[in-house]
Amino acid sequence: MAYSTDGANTFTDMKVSDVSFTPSPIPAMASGYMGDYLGITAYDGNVYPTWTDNRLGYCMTYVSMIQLVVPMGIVGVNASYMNDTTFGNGNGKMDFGETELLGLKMENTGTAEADSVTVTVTPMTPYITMLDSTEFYGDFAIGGSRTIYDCFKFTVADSIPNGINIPFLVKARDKKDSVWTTTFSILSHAPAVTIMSHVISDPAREERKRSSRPG
Ligand SMILES: [Ca+2]
Ligand SMILES: [Ca+2]
Repeated sequence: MAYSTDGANTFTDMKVSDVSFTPSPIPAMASGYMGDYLGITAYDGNVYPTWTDNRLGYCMTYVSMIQLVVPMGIVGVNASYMNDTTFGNGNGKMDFGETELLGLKMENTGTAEADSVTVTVTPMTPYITMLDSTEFYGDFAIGGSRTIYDCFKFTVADSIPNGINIPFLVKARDKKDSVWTTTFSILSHAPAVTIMSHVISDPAREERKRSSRPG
């Protein structure tokens, strides 16, 4: 089996079986025929190659389970910094109708460097509209972090409810197309709804008032 940890630029061979066999045709089949297929499937570092093997004198299907621990970077959000002073009222709260700037501290908690990382922010609510949702964060050493302030921008809807945690999805993608997804949230701030007065519409009553006027 051959595997790559650098986006298929180079491959390393490894044995998946400790028993050797000499391929030979299956009797009563077409001449030189020993099956058509090899197979492999992998998920989350668990790899299952499967092949035809005649080590017992006849063909059987064999599978080796292999755990491939590949060093990799894991870049996620460590902290968020909202700026409501530049465009908003500066009270430190995410107010209804306000335009906010956002900064993120991103950190590599993985076991390899992550290069050329681009970060994208997606709000998980219709109450937020992103005006600037991406930023290039560059390279991360193992354990390294980088904070960029005011590099994202969004507006808050007038209709946002008060006091709910608004979740944001943060996707960090490196040059090998590895994508790491993390989240953070910001508490919303809006005036509590109070009913100051109400008017009851009653056309019949209005009509009675008009008809009772002295003529
Ligand atoms: Ca504010
Ligand atoms: Ca940006």
